[in-house]
Amino acid sequence: ESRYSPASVEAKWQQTWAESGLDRTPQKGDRPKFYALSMFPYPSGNLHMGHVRNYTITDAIARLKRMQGYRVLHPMGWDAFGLPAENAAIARGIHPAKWTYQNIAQMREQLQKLGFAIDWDREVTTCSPDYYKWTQWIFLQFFQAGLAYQKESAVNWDPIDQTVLANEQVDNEGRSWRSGAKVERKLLEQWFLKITDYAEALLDDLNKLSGWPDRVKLMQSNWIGKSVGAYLEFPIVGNDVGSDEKIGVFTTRPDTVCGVTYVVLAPEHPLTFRVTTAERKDEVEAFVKEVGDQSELDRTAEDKPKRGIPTGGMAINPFTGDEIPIWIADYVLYEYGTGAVMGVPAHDTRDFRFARDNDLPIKVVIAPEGKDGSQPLEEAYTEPGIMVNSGQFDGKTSTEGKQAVINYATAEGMGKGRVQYRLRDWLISRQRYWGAPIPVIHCPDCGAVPVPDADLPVELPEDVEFTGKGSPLAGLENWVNVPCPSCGTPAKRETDTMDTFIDSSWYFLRYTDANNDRRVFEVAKANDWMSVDQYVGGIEHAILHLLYSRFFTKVLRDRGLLNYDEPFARLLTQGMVQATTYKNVTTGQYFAPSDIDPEDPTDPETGEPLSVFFEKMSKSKYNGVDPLPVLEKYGADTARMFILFKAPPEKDLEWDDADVEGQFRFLNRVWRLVADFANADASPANADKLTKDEKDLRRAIHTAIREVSEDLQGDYQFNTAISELMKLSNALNDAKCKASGVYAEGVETLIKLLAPFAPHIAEELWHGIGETESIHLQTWPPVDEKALVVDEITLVIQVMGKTRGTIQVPASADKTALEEYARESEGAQKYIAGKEIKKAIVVPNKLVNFVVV
Ligand code: ANZ
Ligand code: ZN
Repeated sequence: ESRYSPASVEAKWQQTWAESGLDRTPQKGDRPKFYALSMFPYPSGNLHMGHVRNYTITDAIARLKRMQGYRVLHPMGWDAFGLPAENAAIARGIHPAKWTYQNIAQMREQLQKLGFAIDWDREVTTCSPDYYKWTQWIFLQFFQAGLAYQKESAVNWDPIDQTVLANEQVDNEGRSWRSGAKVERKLLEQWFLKITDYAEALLDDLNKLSGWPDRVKLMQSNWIGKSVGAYLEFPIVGNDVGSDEKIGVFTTRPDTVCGVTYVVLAPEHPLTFRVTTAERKDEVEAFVKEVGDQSELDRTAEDKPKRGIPTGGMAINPFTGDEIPIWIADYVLYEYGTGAVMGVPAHDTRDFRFARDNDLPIKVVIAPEGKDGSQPLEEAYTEPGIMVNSGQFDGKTSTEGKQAVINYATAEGMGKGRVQYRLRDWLISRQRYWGAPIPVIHCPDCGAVPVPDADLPVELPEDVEFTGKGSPLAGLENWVNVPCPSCGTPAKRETDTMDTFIDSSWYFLRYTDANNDRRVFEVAKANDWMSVDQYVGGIEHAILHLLYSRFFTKVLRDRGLLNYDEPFARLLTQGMVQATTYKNVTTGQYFAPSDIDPEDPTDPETGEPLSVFFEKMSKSKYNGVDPLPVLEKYGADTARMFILFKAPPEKDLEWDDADVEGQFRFLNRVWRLVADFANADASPANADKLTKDEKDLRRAIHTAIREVSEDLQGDYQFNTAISELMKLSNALNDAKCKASGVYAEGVETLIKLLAPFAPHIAEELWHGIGETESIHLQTWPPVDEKALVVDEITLVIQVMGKTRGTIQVPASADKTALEEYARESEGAQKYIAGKEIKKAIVVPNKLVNFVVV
């Protein structure tokens, strides 16, 4: 074969590898393990460039580690439950299972074309009963541990279709995607997982994750949102409320308590109507209803005015004895803290604005060092300072004061120190079909009874109508009505299915023992492979997926199923794949590149100039590049090389056809180089006595090994590694010792170093030079330090700035010695004969220049 033809090379090796089981995960043995994992895809039907990048990165790592002597687990699967399948069912009458499995088949084929070293024997599909059986089993583990419970909670309710909507199905105006009805909030009994029990551990253990990007750890820590402060109680005055009734608040600033001039309840707070006076009742009712229709985002948005009204009720500030009004306001969230806050306008920006808008008193109780707090405030003073106007606490710093107020409140029984997390329990109920049914039966006598293990999985009934109205499962009388597993009384199945984030919170554990039909996984196998040594995926999963997976891992550890409490030792969040977009910035409209002259981009309708950007590939911006045509034109190896070469993995990558072409040309050069070598016959080099050319080439070879190995150590700088390969290929091209054994060593090394990136061509070339075992089973070449040593250098001889020859000198020669060597050289002698040397300019390692008269 003389020409590089990726199509035939790739198809051939993909088939050979599959037949020989090359990528099957090795059994436990003495080699160290390496678990390389990509975030598994949702089977939408087509691979996009983001997938290709993600899996190429993981694959290069997996292949490298295999050559470096690890036994590697590199699996793949499908995050296959979820709304799109159900929408397809509603829109096109195709069953979600059928739609999903078709998509999986298509995408698996596409993945196989990319030549990933995936162990397909361990493929998992979350919508398959042999997977969700164990999802249900794990749910019951949570249930038994008291970590799954039911609570009434608000859902998006479509009053026309009589169905619950996911947030994605509600548009910006709060209308149903399907019926267009104004979505209401409705209270339903729903299942929650008690992730808040693990808030502290999830936060603390971020410290263990030294292999994670700081940015992701910060996002997780903000999401968990730990606040240290106090719980304080404000007694309510009179009304029809019992005299011992109090409003509890959470505050991070107990040192400001003497500056509390009002308290505010969330409108939904159970005390709202009990503190409201008769005169205020109508207005309060109207306000509560209005706020109920707003989203949380609207309620807390920084730029929105905070709206509130007085209830007419009064409370007492127990630290000052003052009577203060009780208000309700939209910015107080019922779900956070106690759902009530103490208003300190002098020291909180939001309270300051609220007090000014509503004529509430502002009382300064914290003064900057050296001030007494008597100056009127232009804005809230939010820094720490010295307590003033605070009775017995006057003179204390904020830090001391916080503790003193907590101590006092504790002693007087009106509060205590408290740590508050923003993290809330995880609402997992979905009133949908295409998810794992929650394995619970509701019995009128026994309550919520777990489905016995022997009856798992609770399978999804297949014969279901998808109308988009009502929950498909709830309407199935035959399926819903069952005897109670505990007492036999007629009972009803839970009809909610689980949030699909549950499926993906443990799939990495299933891969360690994917075909086990007796257990969720064998503990020993999970312990052998966990934790994941390198996880690769998108930043969009920086919070929920990773947090939930960490939570599941910790719970399973506590249930004795694992020795590990963190699932992912190292995390790489790959950057986006971007491409050129053409946008009219005045109208906001995007145009397809095919309609635009890149030399002179103008709006075809208005003639206005268009702006050119690089943006994430998307259909709506007409800048998507479909991977398949690229594979067809250039082959998987070129696509992989381009992706790895174009940008470091964590940075955004700009698609560029010319650079794709460039990688194709590089592979062609390597192809020819090896072909020429295979046709020539090399004589073995004399290892003891290498020529200068041979020494130089060996240095280039081992420099490449060292550089590539270092670039791939930990940070995976594939781009610079590939540059080193190009240098090596150039050095081989230019080598003058092509008949030498050193050249053979160079060719072999180049193929080995190329193998993780461009696995097919590497395999073909490897066999082309007469090898019979797979390149991917070869050992990563070690660096020969001796080869790196430079023992001679080439010294340039100049006379009056003109080069008169070169000589080889020992690399260790100092300046005086260099001058000496130079003077005696043939080239110099010829031109300085009979002249006087005025000066010798010595540039170490490079040249000597003689100035003569
Ligand atoms: C009085 C105070 C004075 C506050 C002051 C702050 C500064 P983080 O850090 O987010 O935990 N707060 C408490 N519960 C709330 C709720 N349900 N809805 C809205 N706001 C709430 O914030 C804690 C602070 O947020 C608490 O401390 C409380 O205001 C407010 F100079 O109490 B602070
Ligand atoms: Zn029962």
